[in-house]
Order: sequence, then structure tokens, then C-alpha cells
Amino acid sequence: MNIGITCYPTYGGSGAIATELGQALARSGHKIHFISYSIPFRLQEYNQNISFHDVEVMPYPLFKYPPYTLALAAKMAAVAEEAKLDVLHVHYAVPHATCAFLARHMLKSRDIKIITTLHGTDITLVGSDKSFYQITKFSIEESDGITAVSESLRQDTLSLFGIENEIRVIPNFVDTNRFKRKEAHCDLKNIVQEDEKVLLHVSNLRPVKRVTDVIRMYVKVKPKIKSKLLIVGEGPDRVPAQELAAELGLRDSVVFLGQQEGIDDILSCADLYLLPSEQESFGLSALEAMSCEVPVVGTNVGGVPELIQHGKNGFITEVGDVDKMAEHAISVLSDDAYRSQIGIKARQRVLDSFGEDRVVPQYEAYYEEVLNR
Ligand code: GMT
Repeated sequence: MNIGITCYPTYGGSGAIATELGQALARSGHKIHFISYSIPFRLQEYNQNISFHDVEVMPYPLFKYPPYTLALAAKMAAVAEEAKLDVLHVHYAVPHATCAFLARHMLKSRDIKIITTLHGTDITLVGSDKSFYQITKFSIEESDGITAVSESLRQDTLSLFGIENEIRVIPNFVDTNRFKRKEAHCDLKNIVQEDEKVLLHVSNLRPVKRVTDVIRMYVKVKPKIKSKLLIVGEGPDRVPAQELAAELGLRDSVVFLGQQEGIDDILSCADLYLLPSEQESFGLSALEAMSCEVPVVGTNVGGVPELIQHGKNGFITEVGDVDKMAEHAISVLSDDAYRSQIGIKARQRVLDSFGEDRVVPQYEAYYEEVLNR
């Protein structure tokens, strides 16, 4: 198949999934065309089946907001024509589903199918804002196929938008060969001492991720467990989190690493992963942690309980319940055998249901189904 993929190319789970999907499909022989404003950050392997089409927006003094959406739609149409695309798969509805709709209408001779994958805040935050609501609903309904990354997000889409089209749940996935525990690669020796446990949080440090909860739970863990808390990522809550850590006397034990490549290597050094979000339609970072045998403490929101089975392969607490988070952290970090047992079960959960080999064929089958409708 000839498949166009559009996503946000910079950091973020939707861009990561879109890119991993494109790479996996290319390995199976499909021709993949990424269309975006820069090369997706996870696009790391060379494959002759992958091309990248850059969307350039002409600057002009009249434009306070250069119209990227129009340039993207025009590029989608051009690539669809030139590369004879069968499917245009857009990730994150706003504005990509609208651009795809426009592109399809510009094409005179080609019958192209548009598939929109909903990832989370495109529905729950951005798409449901009144400035975007109507156009997001319209563009989703005009797609030939719609997928959501969890049942919870499917339900949110139905209730917030009243969409009557079928929405197929295809969960996020991970490359379990890359995301696996490789202790020998643990390269944090100058940050963490041999006898210290490593707690980890990775995110874009926006308010929805509640990074300050990580600090507030850690202040309860630190006196009981010799450890460091590593925080990876950049975002608006970095400064408040750093200030809170200093205020709580944790300046030396909370390490902000900033944006990092090679999360799989950092995960290999971790003993516990924390995801205290107040919204998380799936929680890709938790999946990647579980794939590396790292027990996760997550919150009872969105798709997280569809991934973590509480007490079996991880832990779930209510949003903001830092006491419970700390309790789970202490129980797991003070008993190595228990920690590794939870970690092994977490990886098994991933292998059973969320490995690339399990999920990518679901997308391929869905493309076929939509094409044959
Ligand atoms: O919606 C966002 O916050 C951004 C988006 C992204 O591009 O990373 O994250 C969402 O999509 C991810 C990939 O499907 C999911 O793993 C995240 O849970 C989801 N984020 C939220 O729902 C807050």
C-alpha cells in the first residue's frame, strides 16, 4: 500500500506512535510518505520505503499566523497525487483531520481513504474547546476510518462529540526489542550511586502531568529509601517543580535532566516509573517503562487502567493521592524480589497485548477494511 502519514513531528506520544507505525509498515513493504513541517523525531532508521515531504509555509508580513494548515493540505494533495496514496493516516485530529479533508477535496482523480487516529487532548482539551469544536467534529465525521488509542478515549469522543461513525480502538504499542531491560547500558553512574534506587518521570512537564505530585510523593519516599528522583523533559512546570523540590529540601536528590534522547537506556536504570497525570488517554511513557520491566505507579484516569492491572503488573492510585503513591513506591523499592516480579509481569503484559507485532497488524487490517468498504 502507499500510505501517507501526518503527525506532530516534535516530542510527544502521538508523533512517536505515528512514526513507529510508519517505520514498522515500511519494514513490511508498504511505501510510507511522512508529510509534516519537520522530520519526525523518532524517524531514525533508513528504509528505502520511507520518504519525508517537508511542508513549508511562506512568511509574509500580512500573516500574523502563517497558514500552516493550508500549506499542509496542499502538500497532502500533491503527495497523494504524485505517490498514488491509497491511505492518508493522520494522527491527532486538530488540525490534521481537517487538512486531510481539504486535500481529498482538492484531488480530482484519486480515491483516497482518510484515517484519523485520535490520541487524547485533540478530543478532551483542544478539540472540545469551543473555538475548535465544530470543525473537529466535522473533520472526524468526514474521515473514512477513525481509531482511538483506548476504549476510554473512544467513550470520551462519543460523549463529547456525539459522533455516530464507528470508532475502532487500536491501542498504542512499543518496540519490545528496543524497549527492554539492558542493565549493562545504565549510564547514570555520575548521577546515581550504586546503592541508590532510581525513580523516574518523563513528560513534557505541562500542568496535566502533575509533576509536582511526583515531588510531593518523593519527599515521603526519600527518608525511607536511598534514592534519586530523575525528571526528564522540558515544559512550563519545570520551574515550579524545581522550586518545590528546593523548598522541600530535595535539591540534591531530584535531578532534572531536561530533554533526552535514548529514553530506553534511561529506563533501563529505573526502579520505578511515576505517571501522576490528571488526564492520560493511554500513557505511552508508562507502556515504554513496563516494556523495560519498570513497575509503574499511575493514576486512575483515561486509558491507564486499560494498561496497568493494579497490584499485578503495576499500581493505580487516585489523582493527587501522593500518600498512596508513596506507599506503593516504598513497598516496591524496599523489596527487590517484589520489584522485579512486578517488572517481569509488566513486560509480560506488554508482550501479550501491546507489542509492535500485536498492534501494527491491526492497523494494516483496518486499512484493508476501510479500502474495501
Ligand atoms: O494529548 C496530548 O497531551 C499529546 C499527545 C501526544 O501527542 O503525545 O498525548 C496523547 O497521546 C499519546 C499517544 O497516543 C498518549 O499516550 C497520551 O496519553 C495522550 N495524552 C493525554 O491524553 C493527556
